[in-house]
Amino acid sequence: MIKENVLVVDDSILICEIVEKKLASNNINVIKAHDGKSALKIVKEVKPNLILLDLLLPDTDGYSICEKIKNTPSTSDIPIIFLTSQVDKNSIVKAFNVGAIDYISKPFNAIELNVRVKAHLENKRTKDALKQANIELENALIENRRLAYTDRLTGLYNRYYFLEHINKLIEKSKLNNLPLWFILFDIDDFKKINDTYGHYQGDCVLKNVASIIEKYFSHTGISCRWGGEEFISSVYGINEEDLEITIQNICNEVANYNFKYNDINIHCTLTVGISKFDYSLNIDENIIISDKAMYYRKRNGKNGYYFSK
Ligand code: GH3
Ligand code: MG
Ligand code: MG
Repeated sequence: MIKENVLVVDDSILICEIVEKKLASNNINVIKAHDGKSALKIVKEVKPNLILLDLLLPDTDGYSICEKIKNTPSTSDIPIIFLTSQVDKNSIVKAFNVGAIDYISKPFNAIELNVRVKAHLENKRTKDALKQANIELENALIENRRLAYTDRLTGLYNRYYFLEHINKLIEKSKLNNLPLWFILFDIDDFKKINDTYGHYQGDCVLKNVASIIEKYFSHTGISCRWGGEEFISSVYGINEEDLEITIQNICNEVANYNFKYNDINIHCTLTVGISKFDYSLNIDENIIISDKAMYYRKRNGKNGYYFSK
């Protein structure tokens, strides 16, 4: 069993030793400090599970030590019990106001000391476990959200992410009066690639095409796998001439990419449909326009792009 550290801070060496004698056990390790400065050093380094703190210290008082510990995020959850001979109401109220969880009056009773320390240690254990469970739950939620929005094969976002985040891009482009483009990519004759080389090689082609598209547009918009062998990018703030050059570069890079399979080079090309976002239409209607542009280009020769006018 891992021992829990209890720090006792008291200028009296004798009191520290008595506390140690009464508390130390299989489960508790007592650490001693006799002034505020060394107490704070130990708190920072060891992060004890609980602190027994004297009110009167040679270099400072217990209140300010307590406040410092409570105001430091990494130590704020350490329970502090005041061990004090000052049991007047004002002193006790002040102790609770600066963050103490309890107080034990001196001279103390060993049984009471044990009972209180163990109760607060258990409390802290429960709180720590709850905190840890919350962190794990939050991480699991983040991971779930990531998975829900990610295409497993290519690692790109999926269409759900696209549809949920596209409005932000639309607002941004509207606000800054800068064009927003929808670009639909479709791999040409992809069925033939699957049929000729197999599904696994088809998957490799999809992954590589996805990373090429993502590389060009990761800073200017959202790219996602729309489904099957189709990808969509929504790009913001780029003018038509520069967009045309970028799309030509993507098409060239895909066409020249060395998709190798058993020393055979697999060839693959893209047909791309582009439309400028029309604010008078909804998102689906805008996607239909880029889809139509893509199919128009397919009918008039694959491996190229068409701007819907
Ligand atoms: P076109 O040039 O007209 O677009 O022809 P195409 O063959 O690319 O289009 P078609 O729609 O006929 O075929 C698309 C193929 O994509 C069929 C489907 O089996 C394949 N496909 C869809 N998703 C995946 C996937 O995740 N992995 C693999 N390997 N193939 C996929
Ligand atoms: Mg298709
Ligand atoms: Mg296709």
